[in-house]
Amino acid sequence: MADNRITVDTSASPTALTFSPRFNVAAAFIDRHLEEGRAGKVAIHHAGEPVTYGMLADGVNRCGNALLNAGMAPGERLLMMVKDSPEFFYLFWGAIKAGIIPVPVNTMLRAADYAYMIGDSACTGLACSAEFAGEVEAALDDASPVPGTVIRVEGEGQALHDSLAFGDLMKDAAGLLDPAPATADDDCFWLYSSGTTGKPKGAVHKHRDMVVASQYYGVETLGCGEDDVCYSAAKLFFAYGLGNAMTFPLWVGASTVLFAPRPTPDTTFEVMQTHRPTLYFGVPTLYAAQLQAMEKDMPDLSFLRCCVSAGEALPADLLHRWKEKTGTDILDGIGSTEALHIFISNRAGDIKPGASGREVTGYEARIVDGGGNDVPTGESGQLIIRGRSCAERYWNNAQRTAATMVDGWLNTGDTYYRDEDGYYFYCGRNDDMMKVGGIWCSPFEIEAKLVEHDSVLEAAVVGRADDAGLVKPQAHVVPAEGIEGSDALADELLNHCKDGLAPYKYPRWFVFTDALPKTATGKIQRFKLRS
Ligand code: 3UK
Repeated sequence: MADNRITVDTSASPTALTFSPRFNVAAAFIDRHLEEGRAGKVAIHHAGEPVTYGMLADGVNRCGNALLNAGMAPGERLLMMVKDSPEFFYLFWGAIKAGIIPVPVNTMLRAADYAYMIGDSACTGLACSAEFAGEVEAALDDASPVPGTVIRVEGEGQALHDSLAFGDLMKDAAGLLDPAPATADDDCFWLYSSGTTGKPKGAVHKHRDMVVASQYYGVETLGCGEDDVCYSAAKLFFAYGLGNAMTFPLWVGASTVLFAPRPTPDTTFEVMQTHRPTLYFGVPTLYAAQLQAMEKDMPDLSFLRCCVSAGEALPADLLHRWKEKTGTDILDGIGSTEALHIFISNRAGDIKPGASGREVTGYEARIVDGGGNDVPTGESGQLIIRGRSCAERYWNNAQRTAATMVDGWLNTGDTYYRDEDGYYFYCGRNDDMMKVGGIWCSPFEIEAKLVEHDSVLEAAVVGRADDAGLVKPQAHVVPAEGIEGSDALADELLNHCKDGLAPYKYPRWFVFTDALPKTATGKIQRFKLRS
């Protein structure tokens, strides 16, 4: 087989993906579209001029050359604090094509986090959008070793000292670049896994991983095709957004919509009116806020074919209300940074509300007890998964690698059960589970009950010790707009819980609050509420 090729045999189950012995994934996602006649097709819609596949390939080549010209060498890391923009694509794929390892990181972090990542990755290159220069500048002052190549991507914000301007580097670079020699199993890019506790860990992904996730989930589970227009409220630095807004559309030759500012109901609806996406990717908190906004003003969403939710479990009630309002389903699926994307999912025509769905073809899942034995159907245990897009190690962290990646299986850190029909149900993070009266109690189940109530926008449930030192559920509740927390509301919510929850699951205390503590990627930090 010629270099940088892949054959996709859909007659096998799961689909057989065969990579040529030399395989650099940039050729499959970028250059292939020129050979297939898509040079004039729009790849990226954004605030500026649309970017065609031809412009994308040129930008990727120039950027790969620019990184090499600036002194970076294959195998070195390029840390990216870059907003959702065409430049993100040029840097990410230009690096990969040049054999450099891009490491996109969360752009909402602070200087101390960046200083840690600069040190941990020992990156020799760093690229930063002007918007984030303040925190990055402070990180560079504290970091060691300091990367030799610092690139500023121009925009609104402060300039980074001693940095090279992205625009100048691109202008001076050549428009042709041969893919650096690689194999499907070679390191390709990293993603830092945020985690609610401890230092972030760099999950090392291989050249084949984006192909596997795009084919097995993007194409075969979601049905993503060339005519789709993808819009992800989750940003590109998040594995969820990276797949939704970049790898899936690029895999099938579709178009993506990028929008850098923070997603709110107003901004997401506006973007959708302008670009009319067929696939929309959100997270439960945003769906809840969007539903609330629809009460006042219902936007036209008739162009949507399907919506996706991930990041945290989607309560059944949100799914029903969204379907009622928009006529469109939301497919909930669980993914992770380590797995790269979604590995258990609902599908069009096969949705179980409240469940994460069934295995994505190409992935295996087991639910095991503390000793690693499979638990019976209906009983909860730890969810472990296996699939060809999963990272096999964390960078420079043998201990966490050994604890998480065992015998080819990835421990998700989640507690799940599987019903007799093979659907998987989320019960909570292993560390968020409560034992109430000796029985495992899932905070999520109680939260899902609470958010059904019209007066509740969001809820988080944690264990709190009562006078006898026994753990009972405590509910932290964000009331819906225009509603005040009160004893009367607490009574009303308790009565609501009595309809459907087992008595040991009733919240014993209600705390009303304006907002819940969350990680930068929007996951509730229940441990903060426990302390
Ligand atoms: C939780 C879910 C219940 C779960 C992600 C889609 O979220 C993603 O990656 P992260 O590494 O977090 C992984 C953890 O998040 N989770 C994610 N989705 C669901 N819990 N229902 C869900 N649908 O605890 C998991 O272990 O930030 C999501 C695609 C790629 C991703 N990286």
